[in-house]
Amino acid sequence: MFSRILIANRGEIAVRIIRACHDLDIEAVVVCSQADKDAAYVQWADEAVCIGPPSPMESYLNIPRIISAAEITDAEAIHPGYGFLAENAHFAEICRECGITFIGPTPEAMRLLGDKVEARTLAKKAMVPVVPGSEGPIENDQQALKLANEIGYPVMLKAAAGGGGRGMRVAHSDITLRSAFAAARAEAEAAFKNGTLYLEKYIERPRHVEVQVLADNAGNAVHLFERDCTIQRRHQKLIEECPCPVLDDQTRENLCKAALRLIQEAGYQNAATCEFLLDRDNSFYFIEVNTRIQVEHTITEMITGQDLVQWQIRLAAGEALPLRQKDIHMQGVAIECRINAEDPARDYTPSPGRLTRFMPPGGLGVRVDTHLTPGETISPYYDSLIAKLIVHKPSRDEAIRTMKRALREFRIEPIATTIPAHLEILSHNQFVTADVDTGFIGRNMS
Ligand code: MV4
Repeated sequence: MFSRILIANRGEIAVRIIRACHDLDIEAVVVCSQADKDAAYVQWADEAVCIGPPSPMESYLNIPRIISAAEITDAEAIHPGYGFLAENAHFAEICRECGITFIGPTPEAMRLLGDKVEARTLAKKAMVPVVPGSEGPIENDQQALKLANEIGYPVMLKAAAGGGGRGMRVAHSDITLRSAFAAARAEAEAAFKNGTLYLEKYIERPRHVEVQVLADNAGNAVHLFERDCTIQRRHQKLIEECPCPVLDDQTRENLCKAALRLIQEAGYQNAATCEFLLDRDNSFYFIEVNTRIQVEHTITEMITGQDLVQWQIRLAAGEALPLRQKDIHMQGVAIECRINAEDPARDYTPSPGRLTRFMPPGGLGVRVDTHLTPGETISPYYDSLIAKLIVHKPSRDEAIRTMKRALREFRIEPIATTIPAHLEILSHNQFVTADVDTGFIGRNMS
């Protein structure tokens, strides 16, 4: 096992990783920017290295500075958290060349799964259902038109290097598809320096369901069930819950086993999330794999009792998975609300500033993951996540009720937060009856 780990991240996920390190008796080193060097959470680390100015390009995304920090502090491994360098295969490769363990999959697996066309091919090979669509990349608009007429409109063009909602276009006819092709290609070229596109049948009003998987270096893998992340706004998740409230046991088993097959076909090691669209007839289609620990991993931890960040570290250190699938069970219902420094009344514009009051809620089954304390300032340089509020209760009704109570208890002043939006969603009849799809926020929260 490692003696020291460097955390190449900030904020709540840096805190989450520090805690996992200390629970394993490992020392935690954090890198921080000049904007974060006086932040309270940095004091929880055993050591901190200020690596540069607030701008992510000069600090949390700067590979030479992060590698130097690891070498100076004798860290044997780097945990990238989420965002920043977490899914950068080049960074994982540099770590390997420098003799530092990247806590995550191999650069090869990251590259394979980062290419959504390759991931689709892999899924088919593993007998995992994918959305009807192109075999490989779509070379030109003529090929797109031909395929669209075979599978039927609407269709969606996606960037092979995309993911998370960037570089996608829906088309409902030959005319719109021709212009969508040119627009999507230009956007993909500009955003990812890779204009490769593929095409899928457009699934209308799906739910977003994802499966958590853990895999060791010896070919053992287990799933830790699914999360329902349907409540999103412009591809930013707002509320996640576990388990998916509309899945029957048989569909759940089929879905989770499909995710496992995919991860094993990829020869994957460490934690992964397989994302699926769930259609209204409960058929599911693989869309992409995330090779990082995700923001919403906490709800899986609550219902399974497994510490996912500890597992990432143990697996990266070469331990074999001692868990057997039959030993992993779900208990109760967990819901997470992402509390962001954004004003839902003003189209979710960021609301950075100094916190004069910060009083998180508590009680049985209430977990708050945050890096903030009263008097601290939320910087405009980084994402606006202030806290993750997680509730774990025996039933969904109780989880919703306690979540509302906890949201009302939370005191955050003077900045605007997403708390009022969460309260509105949790009181909405269609949320309460689990009758939602990925367009819920767009239709109901104006
Ligand atoms: C789709 C889709 C409908 N049909 N693919 C958006 C993020 C990216 N991971 C995939 N996304 C979608 N892919 C097909 N073939 C609808 C979406 C989508 C979506 C997916 C999950 C959660 C929220 C979403 C919001 C809009 C569109």
